[in-house]
Amino acid sequence: GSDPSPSPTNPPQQSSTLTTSRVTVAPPTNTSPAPGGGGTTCPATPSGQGNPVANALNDPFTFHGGGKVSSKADWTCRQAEISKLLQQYELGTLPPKPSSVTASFSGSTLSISVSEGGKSISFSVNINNRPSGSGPHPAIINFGTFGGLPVPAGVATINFNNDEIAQQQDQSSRGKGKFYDIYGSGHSAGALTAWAWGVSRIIDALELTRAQTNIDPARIGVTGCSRNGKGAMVAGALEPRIALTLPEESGAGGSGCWRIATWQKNRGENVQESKQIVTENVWFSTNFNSQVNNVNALPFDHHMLAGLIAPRALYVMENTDMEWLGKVSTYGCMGIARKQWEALGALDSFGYSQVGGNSHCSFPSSQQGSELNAFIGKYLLNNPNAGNTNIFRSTGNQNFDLNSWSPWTVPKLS
Ligand code: MCU
Repeated sequence: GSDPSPSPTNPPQQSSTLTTSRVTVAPPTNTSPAPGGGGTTCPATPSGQGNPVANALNDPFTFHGGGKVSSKADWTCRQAEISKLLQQYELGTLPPKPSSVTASFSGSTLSISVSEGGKSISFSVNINNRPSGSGPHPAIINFGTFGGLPVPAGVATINFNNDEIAQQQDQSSRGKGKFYDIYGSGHSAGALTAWAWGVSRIIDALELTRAQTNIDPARIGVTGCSRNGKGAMVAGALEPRIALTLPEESGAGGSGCWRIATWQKNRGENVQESKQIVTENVWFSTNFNSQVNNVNALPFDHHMLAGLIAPRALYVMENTDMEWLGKVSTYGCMGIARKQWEALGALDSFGYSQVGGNSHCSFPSSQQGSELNAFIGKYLLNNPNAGNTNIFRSTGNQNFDLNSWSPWTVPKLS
């Protein structure tokens, strides 16, 4: 383990033109059934990006067509809409479950084969530290090689080689990896979306091999650090079977908001912003390239990526030490994301903890006992007394106005 420190680059300042005109969206013409059924009808999502939002984050509780989110059923509809918009403008399309997924378990190796449209791939993951005892037991899927959390006894770890599913060397990685072997190198999904697809296939495989693995597919956590923390966040957002999402120092493109980063950048702070991130790697869809010079036009920001997880459990770990990694932009973004758990009466399943004095992706012990273990205890080990999980804290001196950046009402949803 060498310290995989980020490479803070400082590209020349570009001036960006902010759109101030009002963009009209077509009125909803039809509606669609709510995900999960129950007879609820969701409002149709008008085409177009809607009105730009500047110096504030978008209102998660107003539908794209203007209607208000006023119940939990509405929230489910709004989440489906937000997911669709995120895929359209930033992440690329998440394909539906493939027509064939098969799996086998031998030793500690879970082997997964996937076929769709005449193409097939296979990959495998190791399930380590499987607890003995009757079970079934929970597990945490860990992306790649950066960082890593101290996982308590009673929880298995599953090592996911995400780079095999979608490469992330640099720009030349576009369309490379097993996801693209199935869906084609021109598929719109960026690497983050492709990895989420891979996580979903691991969970499919766990559902198929439950009797052999003794792992409970309903108690799965997901984690990763830095670029892989972005991956953990997107997997938690796009895969509702994940019970606990644990992104570590995900920064820009994970728990940071695009608008906050650009606002900081315009004040001369060296934070990673959208214009730069699309030149570094292939984490996002090429659809995002045409958005990065005008982030105020996005019909979402990353507080709403996080909101796709609500009310499931999310514990975000960040660092205060490097502006590049989103010291302010993750604090502001997650401080506002938290309001979605508040609306759902679920503040116990939201944590944001920002601690300095540790190098990038080295887990500080002050987050372990009373925070990480409380989340894992409550949401994976079924221990309701595992400790307080309503957490929002930073050891940094933050000077960010959460209220002026969220000038909308938080409803009480039931
Ligand atoms: C925080 O994640 C990234 C960051 O977005 C990149 O700019 C930097 O190059 O690498 C970080 C990382 O993944 O470090 C391991």
